[in-house]
Amino acid sequence: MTEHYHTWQEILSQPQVWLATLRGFVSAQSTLEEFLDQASFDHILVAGCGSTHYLAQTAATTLTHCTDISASAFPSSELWLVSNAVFADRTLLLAISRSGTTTETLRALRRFRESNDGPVLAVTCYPESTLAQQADFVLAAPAAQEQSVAQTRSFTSMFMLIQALVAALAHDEEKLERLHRLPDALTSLVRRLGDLPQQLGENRSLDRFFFLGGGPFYGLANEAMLKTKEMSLSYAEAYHPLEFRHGPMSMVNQGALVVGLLSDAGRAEELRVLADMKELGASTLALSEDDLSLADSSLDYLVEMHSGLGEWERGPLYLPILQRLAYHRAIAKGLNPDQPHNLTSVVRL
Ligand code: F1P
Repeated sequence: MTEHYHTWQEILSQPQVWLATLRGFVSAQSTLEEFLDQASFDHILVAGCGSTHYLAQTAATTLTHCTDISASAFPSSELWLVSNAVFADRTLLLAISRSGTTTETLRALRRFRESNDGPVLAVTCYPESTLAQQADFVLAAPAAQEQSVAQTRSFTSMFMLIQALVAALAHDEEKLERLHRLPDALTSLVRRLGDLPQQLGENRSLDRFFFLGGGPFYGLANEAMLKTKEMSLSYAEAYHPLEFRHGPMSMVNQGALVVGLLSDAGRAEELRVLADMKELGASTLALSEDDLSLADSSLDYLVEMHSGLGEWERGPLYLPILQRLAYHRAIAKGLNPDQPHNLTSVVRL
């Protein structure tokens, strides 16, 4: 019975939690806009750990592409410990943490405060947490709080907040309205998905998983890799799509599933990588927006989002499929996905 695991319920609940999170954002939007207007910055440093570091990678790429502000992502530990971590002037620190209590992120914030007078914006699921108390502004997704160690709805809901922040920084009200399509798009996607994630998760002839994503999908490919490791103790790696040919594809064989988180701009070349990996014996799965005829490609599996959103907005839809795959693999291996081996939900040093 998979239903009794917290992780399963948390994965299933994402459409309604996304809606609650967007509603929460809208109620905070005017005070956020006031905060952004009075804060003077022209660069954003994005920090997080593990899952939230990978979200920081996606956030930085998206902020840089969709706004007139440059952004860069670091693991919180780098901002805390690396001596030449440069906190340039006129920088905003965007600190992402589900718990708001991870030591490295709190230390990175402290270092930022010691060497910079820039503002701190926190994205967290716990609006009363230490991080929230120490930030100048908080975007919170309390409805996305989880019992499980592995982040699923917390990650995608904080991602929704990041997307909404991008819309606010770009003064793009239409973008914010488009983000409201995502909850329903996920509900219809799940209906179309059927049991594909379960089929793949339970396929024990697969013993290695490679997630390929570029631009905003690179951080998501890393997150999919981490979910697969955390929940199912499986061999998993993540790369930029064309990087995979430069050595890591040496690990491809008949036991490999290569998953392409397809972009719009790079899709033709990304599909070529998947076709090459199929030649090497891998099974291939593509996540794409739509209009990708299976007949034109050698893909083994294809999941189309049909969201009507571009590559810089549909990212949250790519994760639930891969969360489900990891979950079903954990169950097939007799593991408890709520309690990953060796892990706790917060790393406190
Ligand atoms: C981050 C973290 C991750 C880990 C797992 C649990 O905590 O510990 O390092 O991958 O997802 O969460 P947080 O700072 O986001 O609370």
